[in-house]
Order: sequence, then C-alpha cells, then structure tokens
Amino acid sequence: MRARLGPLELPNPVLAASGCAGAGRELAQFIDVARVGAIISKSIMTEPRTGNPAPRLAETPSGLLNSVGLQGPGVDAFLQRDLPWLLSRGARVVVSIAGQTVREYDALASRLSDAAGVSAVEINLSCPNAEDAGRPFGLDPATAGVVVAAVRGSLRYDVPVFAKLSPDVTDIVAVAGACVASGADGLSLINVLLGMAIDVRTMRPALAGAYGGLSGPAVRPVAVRCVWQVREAFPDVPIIGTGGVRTGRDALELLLAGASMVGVGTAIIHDPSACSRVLRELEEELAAIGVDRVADIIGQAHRRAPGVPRGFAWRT
Ligand code: RRO
Repeated sequence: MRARLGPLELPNPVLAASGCAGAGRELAQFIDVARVGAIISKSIMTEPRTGNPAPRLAETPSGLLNSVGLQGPGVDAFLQRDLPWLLSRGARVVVSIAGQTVREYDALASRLSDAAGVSAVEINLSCPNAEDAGRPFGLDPATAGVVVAAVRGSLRYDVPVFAKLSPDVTDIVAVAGACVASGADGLSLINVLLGMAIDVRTMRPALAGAYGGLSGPAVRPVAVRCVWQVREAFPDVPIIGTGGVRTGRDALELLLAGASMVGVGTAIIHDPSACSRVLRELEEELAAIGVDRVADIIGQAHRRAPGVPRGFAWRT
C-alpha cells in the first residue's frame, strides 16, 4: 500500500483530509493516527480565529454545507501543541495553511520553516468562508500562482508543497498549471463547492453565513472529473484526490481517475473511524481485482484502449 506523491512517500494512500479531523487529536480515541497515511491539519492561519457564527453546518441530500470560517488556534499554538502531539503518536503530518493576503501565506511558510517533522505543506487556495468568500486566491490562475511562488520562496527547507484548489472555476486545468509552474509539487483536488440551503419553515438561510461549502458524496463526481482533467493535462504531477470519499470503492475511483493518494473528509464526521475503514476496504478492493501495488492502479481509467487489462478480474 506504499504511496508516493512526488518527493513524499507514505505507508498508505489514505489521508485524513483537511478540516474534518481538526489537528488529529480527537480522532485518536477512535483510530491509531499513525495508521493513516497522513493527517492533513485543519487550515492554519497566522492568528487564532473563532470562525463564523452558528449555525455553521447544514445537511443536504448526500451532502453537508459548512460555513466554519477558518476556526483555529493560530500557527503558534499549532506548532507548540498540536504538531508535537501528532508526531509523538507516530503520525505523518501535512500542514494546511490559509491566509487572507499573500503576506499572511508568506508568514505562515516562514513559521513552518522553523518546525521539524512536517511531511508536506498544503496551501489552501480555496476556502469559501473567509471574509472575501467570493474571491479565494485559487479562483484565478494568476493569483494562485503568486501565492504558491510566495510560499515556495519563504519555506527555508525542501518540503513538498501541494496546492488545494476549488472546483468552482471554469477551467481547473489552467489554475493547476499556474500552481505547478509556480513551484507546487502537486495538487489537492478538490475543496468544497459553494452552495446554499434555505429552511422553508423559517424562510431563512440554513447557515448563519447564508452560503457555504458543499462536501460529501454529492460532490464526488465533481472531484472525479477534476482529478481526471488535471491528470489528463499533467500526467506526471501527483494529486491528492478528495471529495465525497466514503468507502474503499470511492477511494479506488479517485485513484483510477489519476489521484496518487485519497483524502477522507466529511465521512469522518459521521464515522470517526472512516480513514481506517476506507484503507481496509481499499486493500480488499485491490486484493479482489488482483492488484498487488497501489501504484499500479493510479490513472488506469485513462487507458486509451477500451476493455479490462489482462490479469484483472473485475467482480460485478
Ligand atoms: O473553515 C472553513 O470554513 C472551510 C475551509 Br478553511 C475550507 O477550506 N473549506 C471549507 O469547506 N470550509
């Protein structure tokens, strides 16, 4: 199950996606955090934030809307308290960072350069719930590239950098290309889609912030499409596929689309052991089709010739 993301190698390809596992501590009562490929932290900002007013979550058909608003302890508390705890448990840690300005991303990259034990940095270019919700940096190739270049320039060590992109764009390949050209080692696809629900009894928006990010199984086909398109355009750029993964079979779908690793996010909220379960189920799925190494399945859906590859016995 060993998985490789460019320069980053992990024992398996199932990651806790950013935002649904805090900094990993709450998961430890349900799973061994060292068993997960890596824990991607909730996006860290320079300062502590309480986030948006409640209600911040609303269920939708096969999905979840959130307007959390970047709640978090700030980078100093994360580095002093959360990162050492995760490392003491043997977890691999990908630190997600989010800023409201390029200078903030810069500052975060600088601070992370002082910390030992970070496996990779994920640049969140796609939070839908910051003050400037209409314009996350990742909606435009030029601004996305500026942030990636700034982070790359401020990191004083050679740690892999991934850019997490929004699906709410006309051309995700263009944004992905700008990030890679600016120094990203890989991409995380996808963050939430901007959505909204209205409570017809109160006749008010279900979220206090009116709109928020849609995640969960409802968005999985969008994630599969984005991973597919980016893999098609940049077959050598590693991708963390995230979006509505609930089962090992869902994870397999994203690997087939071209992801090298898979993030489990919203599923954790109703099943805190989801990462371990998805990993176990993925192992079973691969065994059932006679695949020995995860690496052999990545991007297989892009095969030009139709039909099933020799030696693979698909169960129906
Ligand atoms: O904190 C949030 O509201 C949030 C973030 Br940073 C994000 O990247 N995606 C999301 O759905 N919510």
